[in-house]
Amino acid sequence: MESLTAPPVPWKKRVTVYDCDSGSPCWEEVYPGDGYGAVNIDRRREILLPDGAPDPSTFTQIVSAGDATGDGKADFFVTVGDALWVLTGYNGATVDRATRLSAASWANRDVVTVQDITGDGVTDLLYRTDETGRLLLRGGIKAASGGVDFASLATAGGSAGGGDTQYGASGWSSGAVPFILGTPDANGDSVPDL
Ligand SMILES: [Ca+2]
Ligand SMILES: [Ca+2]
Repeated sequence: MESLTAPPVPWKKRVTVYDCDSGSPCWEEVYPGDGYGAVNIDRRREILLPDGAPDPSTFTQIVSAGDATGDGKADFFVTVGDALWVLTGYNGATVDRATRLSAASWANRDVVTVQDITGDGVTDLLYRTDETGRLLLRGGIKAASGGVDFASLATAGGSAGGGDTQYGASGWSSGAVPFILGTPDANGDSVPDL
């Protein structure tokens, strides 16, 4: 089902952190991707994070979720140690809101992709758990306001179907596959690829 491509440039390696001390706003630098996992370093831009957002220097991983909320603005999933956060409402200069979805369990996980995989038009979360070397899929539930209800992606029990489903059974440990990142559908079967 998945098609493999050459390992892309790790997005997290392309985040440069500015001084967040002394109460000054935290800025994060991002480099727009080319859609195939590479980034354009000539077009880097700075993003102003909202109050309450985690310090970018603590980000373990940042992954674009496209527009998960349906408001026309891009959203990002971020892991910070054991925690999972979502940054919503990126408008080209600022992020509207930072929300912590989970405080536990993410230190040994990698977000692989955040997009609709199940085909219902609602954003899902695909992640790798290093403890068992598996890929797990957490189905999103549609919010009443449109887009995904992030609470459904916060815990397995709250997701569509009431639990994470196995997407890759084995062999996906960080030792075997040091870096994986989802891409939009690359082979035209309407299923996102890795
Ligand atoms: Ca959005
Ligand atoms: Ca879905």
